[in-house]
Amino acid sequence: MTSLAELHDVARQRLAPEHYDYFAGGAGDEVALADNERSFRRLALLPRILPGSATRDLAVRLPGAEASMPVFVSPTAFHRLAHPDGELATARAVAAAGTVLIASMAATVAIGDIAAAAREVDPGATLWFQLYLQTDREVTDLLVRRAADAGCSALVVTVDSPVFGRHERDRQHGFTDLPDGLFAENMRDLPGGPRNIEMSPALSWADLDRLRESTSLPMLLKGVLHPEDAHLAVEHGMDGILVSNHGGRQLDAAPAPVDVLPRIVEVVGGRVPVLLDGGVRRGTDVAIALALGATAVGIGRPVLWGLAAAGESGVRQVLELLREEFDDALALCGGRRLADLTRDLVTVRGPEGGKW
Ligand code: HOC
Repeated sequence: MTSLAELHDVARQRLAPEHYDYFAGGAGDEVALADNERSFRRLALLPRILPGSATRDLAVRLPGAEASMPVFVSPTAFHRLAHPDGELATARAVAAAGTVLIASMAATVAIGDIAAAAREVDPGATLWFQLYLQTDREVTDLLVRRAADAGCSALVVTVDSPVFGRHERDRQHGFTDLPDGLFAENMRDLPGGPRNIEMSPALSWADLDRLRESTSLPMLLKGVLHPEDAHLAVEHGMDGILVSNHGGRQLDAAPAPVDVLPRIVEVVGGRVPVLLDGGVRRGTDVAIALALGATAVGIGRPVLWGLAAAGESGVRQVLELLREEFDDALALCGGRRLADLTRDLVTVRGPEGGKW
């Protein structure tokens, strides 16, 4: 495979249409979904020359993690729809790549088993746990304990889903439930029996404060797009911000994360790392996001395409392709270190070559 797009094509052929569309689709008219990728294409990198070094350092420090490159795996649900090994394969591949997996609360393998699979490959593998805050505090606390017991080194609290996005592709397929034998395992054996992930507009900053006080785990807030919310997140004790529109699956009128990134970076002012996901498909996208101030970027769907195409090996290919492409992009920009990717390198495409 020579690109993530090729793996996507293979995955599209392999997956059942309703499962492909569940993963590929977005909300409403899929404007946000399309814009996530398109926004990167509107930007250009203005390379520097003659860097004077033949080697480059891609490693990055993140909350509770050292990653071998500034690319991590964002949470996506139900990996066993893509491949029978599901999140176990994903975890092994991400551990082999030396980067961070944010395990989805809606995983089809329990967090303890995901962690064990990652640690078979690398005892020091880093996992973060995605948490949808639940109005039932006991459930939230139990999930946090399980994440901590599994050795997760941070929580990624997803707050962009007060209601579930309107996925019209799923409605057209009548795809409302997992097939027999598959479960959202983290939600299956809760006291009182299996339950769905609750999405509730009743949740507020006060619930986040309570969660913050309940654990010493580093905590990142995922789904931040408004600069004022980024500021509030820092004020409420978050250790990082993940700028994300949930892969275009929630508010269809939401902006592309890369378009709001510069303002959020400005407001956060270096107090905590700012991460981004949404639309990253090339190493040059990684370079653009870092130049605009992101500390690292997440990928979601490409991992599912790799998984569907070739299981663990497919996910490894996705991560290694992105690593190589990003390393090339850094070299072609005249950079040696991540810090060499600075905002002056990013322009808007076109004859004006406008700076951000
Ligand atoms: C039924 C609960 O993030 C998505 C996922 C949602 C996971 C919760 C599913 O489809 O965007």
